Amino acid sequence: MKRRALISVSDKTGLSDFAKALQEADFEVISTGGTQRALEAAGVRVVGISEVTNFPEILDGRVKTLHPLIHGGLLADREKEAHRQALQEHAIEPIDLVVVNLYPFKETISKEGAEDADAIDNIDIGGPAMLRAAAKNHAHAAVVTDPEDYPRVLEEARNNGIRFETRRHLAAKAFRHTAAYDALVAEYMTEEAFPETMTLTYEKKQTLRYGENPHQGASFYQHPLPADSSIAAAKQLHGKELSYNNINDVNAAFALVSEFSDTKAAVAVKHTNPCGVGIANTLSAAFEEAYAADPVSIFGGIVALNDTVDADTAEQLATIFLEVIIAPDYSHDALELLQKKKNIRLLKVDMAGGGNVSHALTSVSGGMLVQEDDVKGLADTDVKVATKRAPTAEEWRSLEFAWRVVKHVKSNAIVLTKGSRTVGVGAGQMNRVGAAEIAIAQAQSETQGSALGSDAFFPMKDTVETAMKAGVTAVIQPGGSKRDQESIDAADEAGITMVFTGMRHFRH
Ligand code: 93A
Repeated sequence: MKRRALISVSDKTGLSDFAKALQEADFEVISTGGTQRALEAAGVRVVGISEVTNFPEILDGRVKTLHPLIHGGLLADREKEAHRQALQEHAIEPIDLVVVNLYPFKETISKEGAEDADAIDNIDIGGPAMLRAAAKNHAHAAVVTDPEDYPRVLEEARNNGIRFETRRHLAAKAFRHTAAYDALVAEYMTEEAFPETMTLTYEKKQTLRYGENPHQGASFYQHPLPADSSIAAAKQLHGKELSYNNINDVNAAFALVSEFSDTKAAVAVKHTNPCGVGIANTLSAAFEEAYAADPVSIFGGIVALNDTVDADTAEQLATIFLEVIIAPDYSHDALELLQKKKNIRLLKVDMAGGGNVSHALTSVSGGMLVQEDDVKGLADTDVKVATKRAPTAEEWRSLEFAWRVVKHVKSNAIVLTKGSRTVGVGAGQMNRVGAAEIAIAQAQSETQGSALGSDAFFPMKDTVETAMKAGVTAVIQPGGSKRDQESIDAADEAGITMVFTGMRHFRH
């Protein structure tokens, strides 16, 4: 008996060669309107869907394959006598191969100024129904959604028929395809930030050599429509493939450097924490500051810059070993110079969008935590001076700087700034005073006249006392502890100025 293939595709890549080859392998080809026209134009003999269903395509094509003469042929279990009888009784012929890819919903919604009516029209119903039917019945039918699978399917079809393992693999792929398709439709229509079910869809962007450690497998997945201003949309201009740790660090550096839209900024990151941050009127001066902040830790780090890298900055960058540089662009000379370094990776990313994610996800065993990204800053808070002494203009600048940085340091976090650079960073400590001690030890004599930022309030006065002894003159912290007054008194006694932001920036 002749085998039957139903082909109904929106993406017509590689279609005519595939269909011709199927015909040569003795398949009868059945198609819907547009596909039929394309195939006939390429010289393939096609049975129109309406000839099979005895029913016209109606409602602008919304109903074309949704018919028992099609779905009976897709779903019949040929091992079952009752199914075989039903096919016979209703003159239904089984379908052996389904080749379907869906209406371009993603492409439609990604077009600028996309109309809702257009998006709705591009929700495919008949296509997924066929894919799911054939995938369910993969014991008898093969289902192809991806032109990349055409060669393998063809080869097996020509030989002993499409193998069960292949059909099973293609069936799973079809279900993933329809699930991802529906997830994107659901996301498009969903307004709640935290709906009853999370229907996530991500596409593999890169199989990574390994995860955080060489014994861990890993891959990089991206949203089907990543924002232009995102790590997923970054372009690599030079260097080896990015590693898992590179991507994670680049993400942290990008988010922090994006905090500074009002000045040139350079950020050096190690293990997702900033080790040096510099701000200045020129990019090269900003990098000089970031470097001077901690010339030891920057070695082998990731550097993010928030403006086009010029030749001066490139020359400075080229003097140290860095894993990755990320910037909105590079001048011709800068690129030429940096590309001479074999081991450096250069990334270009649109920084206008600020590197934020719509949802921040953290996996926990058996589930995941989902929260809004921490996109708020000083502009969203009501900053109050808590001490007798108010900050000087210069102290305000240092405090604001410390506050922007400390938000990007793992908690408990303390950041010391002086002028236009960080001088000490204490990250990821289990007690706050410990984080302050680390930052102070790193800053050494630079603590004199420095400003201290703390991601969360001081439960006791010990941090202020430690800061005071080290020579810190200004402090910024959320406030809100039951024992705030003790810290305020200690600050007043030492002549330190302290401001409360009323907003916490935990990061774990
Ligand atoms: O409008 S539909 O949801 N109703 C259907 O019955 C149906 N059958 C196939 N969409 C339907 N399709 C889709 O049409 C396929 O998934 C494919 O993407 C497209 C191919 O249409 P044409 O051959 O006319 O270009």
